[in-house]
Amino acid sequence: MYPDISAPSNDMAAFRTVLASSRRIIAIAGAGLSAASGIPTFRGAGGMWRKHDALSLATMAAFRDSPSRIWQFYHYRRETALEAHPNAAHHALAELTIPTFREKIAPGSAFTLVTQNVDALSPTALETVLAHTGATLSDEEKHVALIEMDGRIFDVVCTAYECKHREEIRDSPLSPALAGTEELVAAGAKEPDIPHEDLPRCRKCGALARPGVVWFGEIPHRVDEILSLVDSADLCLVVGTSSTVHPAARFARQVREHGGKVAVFNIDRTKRDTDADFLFLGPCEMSLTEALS
Ligand code: BV8
Ligand code: ZN
Repeated sequence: MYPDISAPSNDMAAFRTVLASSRRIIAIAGAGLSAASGIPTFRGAGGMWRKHDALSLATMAAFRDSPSRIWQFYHYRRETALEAHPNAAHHALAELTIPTFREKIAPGSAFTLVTQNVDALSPTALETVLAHTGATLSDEEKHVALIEMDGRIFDVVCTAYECKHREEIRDSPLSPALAGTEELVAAGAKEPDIPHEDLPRCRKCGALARPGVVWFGEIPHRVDEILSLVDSADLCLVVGTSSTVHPAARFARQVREHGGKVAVFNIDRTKRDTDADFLFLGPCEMSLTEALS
């Protein structure tokens, strides 16, 4: 029969030709980007949300209801992220951020990585690649190059309305009462009810602190900048995301709707593959590295 012309292509040479002629490239990354670094995904096999219902944990209502439970969930994830290191896919995206490198594969192009991940592995990968290549980026160039739209798990934010102090704290544990509870969360055991005064506090005013991530029902960081990048992109790389959480779930379709190209890098099919011009099935730490080298 005739090939399904609407089916996404897996022709790497054809992708590289599109990449070489692209001028405004964005990448939208999800948990699959960090899977090879040992960070559990949300929905994949053994994914985090399978054991815990996302909508019951990653919301302000859940935090108000039980800051002890929510802090133990984030403490468990902080501990996992502290042990993790960027993988080849993080480094491939970090290299694309460096103009001298990008000129070789997409001359004259601009690039921004928008990540939904809160594990801070992409900024770490960028610093590693800059150190290894001797390249330099100003703080402004780094700010444009990488948008962590759902925040950072190492950021600690004050809940006091008049304070809202935000600080990156990688201490393990953030407060003594959280020590050892990560084993309970990992085992899905009933967690202890830690008194509020023993939970992480704001170092400026002493009020109860919260994890510096974007919860369901909250507005992602720099969302206007992201929407404008999506509106002007001529190539969108969709890396390791189930494309189930909005607004990120719609970005690829928005790029395609104004004539941009979409390339998906995922280990599984997702329902959004129909929005793709290219689909590279497999671990992104292999496929993306090949595609961007
Ligand atoms: C917003 C931070 C308005 C916290 C996260 C009904 C009720 C309430 C809300 C809504 C509703 N309907 C819609 C909404 C909006 C809601 C939403 O989308 N809900 C869903 C559940 C329907 N969204 C929001 O509330 C957002 N805010 O909409 O504000 C607005 C919007 C625009 C402009 C102005 C105002 C805020 C959502 C942010 C929530 N916070 N994280 C925390 O981490 O604890 S969400 C969390 O899940 C991630 O951050 C990420 O964003 C999201 C998606 O997860 P993925 O990254 O895709 O991970 P997943 O496991 O699902 O998939 C992994 C993929 O990788 C898989 O496809 C797998 O095959 C693949 N993979 C695995 N290994 C590999 C691989 N691929 C390649 N290589 C591998 N090795
Ligand atoms: Zn404070």
